[in-house]
Amino acid sequence: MDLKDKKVLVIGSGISGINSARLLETAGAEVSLFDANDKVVIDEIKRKFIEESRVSIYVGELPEHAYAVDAVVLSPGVPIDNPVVLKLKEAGAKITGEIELAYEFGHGDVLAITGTNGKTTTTTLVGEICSNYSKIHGGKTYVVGNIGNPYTAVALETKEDSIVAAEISSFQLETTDEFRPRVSAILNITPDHLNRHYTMENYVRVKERIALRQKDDDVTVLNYDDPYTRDFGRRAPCRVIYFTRTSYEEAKETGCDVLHMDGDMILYNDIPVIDVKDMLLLGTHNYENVMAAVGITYSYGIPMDLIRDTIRTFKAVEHRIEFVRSVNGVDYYNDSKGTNPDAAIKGIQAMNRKTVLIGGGFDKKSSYDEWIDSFDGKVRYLVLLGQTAEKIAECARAHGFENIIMVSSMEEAVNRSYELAEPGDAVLLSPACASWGMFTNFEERGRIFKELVNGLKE
Ligand code: UMA
Repeated sequence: MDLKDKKVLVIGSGISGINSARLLETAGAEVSLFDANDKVVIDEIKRKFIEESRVSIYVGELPEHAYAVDAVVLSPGVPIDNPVVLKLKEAGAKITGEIELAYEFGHGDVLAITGTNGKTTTTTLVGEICSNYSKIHGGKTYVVGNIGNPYTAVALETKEDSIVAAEISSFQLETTDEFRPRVSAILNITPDHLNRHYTMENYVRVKERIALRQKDDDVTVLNYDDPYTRDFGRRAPCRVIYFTRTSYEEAKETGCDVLHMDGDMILYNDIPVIDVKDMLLLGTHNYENVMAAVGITYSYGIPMDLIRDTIRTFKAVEHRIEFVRSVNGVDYYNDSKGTNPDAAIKGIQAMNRKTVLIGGGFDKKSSYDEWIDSFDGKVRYLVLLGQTAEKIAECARAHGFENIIMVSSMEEAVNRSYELAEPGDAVLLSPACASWGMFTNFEERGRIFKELVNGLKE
């Protein structure tokens, strides 16, 4: 993409926007940056650029003259139907996104992972396997994307022998176009972000965009146990590898390679990969993540021995059913990454005892029925905070669950849980909701929870 002297507007001054603007400036574009939040301080944004930077910055409202641009790069948090974006499009600007921009300027092979849940664990594991491979074979592995490290931050550093392990969200896929991973994966698709994508059908179509540009010799790794991704396997434009926990015989009939489980053993077709008892990762959802990571890296050409050795020592990711501390016989777990009901179901399922559960947050228009049903008599109290607290409480009562405590801050949530939990219980933060509104992101929510737990008295 020749951007020399082209006028490009970046929308969003978060980590994606800043890194996109930096990349664009390095590429010779005339860059402007807009953030719709009028509380954002221009001088603070300026400090994120080098002194010689000529990026023009606008906050609050975009002035009329700034609409005259050749292209617009959206941060993931900016919807494509945002009125400013629609007006820019009407004015003739090409609309693209941060991932597409990075891909255009990047080198090496991209292994891209999406899915409603499990993306971060799978991407981290794929990244570790690839890093270990790069150490032996040369080159470097980069772990980027929705995981919190924008692809644009490293794209110009990547070389032909680089491997890019990328966690890609549905937000990011809305604006991809030529993005063509060597290997892609869709781990599962369950309702999430319906406030942004409106319908499940739109959400599924957006997820499928990860494989849209792949060709015959590329690979997509799909979950056979998920009806949406199983169905996509019949239409995918490249070679399909399935993974399944429950339907090996049926999956085999598709003629695709199949990762599956026989008792505790994970196998790739007939090749034994690893006994799950030899892994540090817990929970059946993690066996799926491991199968996906094996499918991605083995099909990419990494030897099975190296894959196996990496999996054996791989630990859970921060904020994903992460053990924090034991206080007075009560174990505290941080599952702040449980940002939707489906992820939070995995969180409560992983608890094998009575649990004080902290939930609630930003309203993504999710339905909480299945989450409440999954409590399975284990939840001693449900402690609720945030915008969705009342909606969840109503839903819980409709399901006959009455032990509800309403709180107004994370501090109150932790203190009340401390009082309510009995020795032998778990306290689990697994909110089933995004953190927005009370926290900047789920990481901040998880960190604050951990700080409060670490401050509790024995
Ligand atoms: N903004 C506008 N106009 C809008 C919307 C937002 O100007 O219409 C501005 C906001 O005022 C704010 C800025 O955009 O200043 C924020 O941009 P952003 O929301 O894209 O946030 P970034 O800091 O750039 O982080 C983004 C991802 N955020 C979102 O998708 C919401 C991060 O994913 C990602 O780690 C990062 O890029 C690097 O790639 C976070 C996330 O919550 C973790 N993702 C969702 C999820 O995992 O469920 C999809």
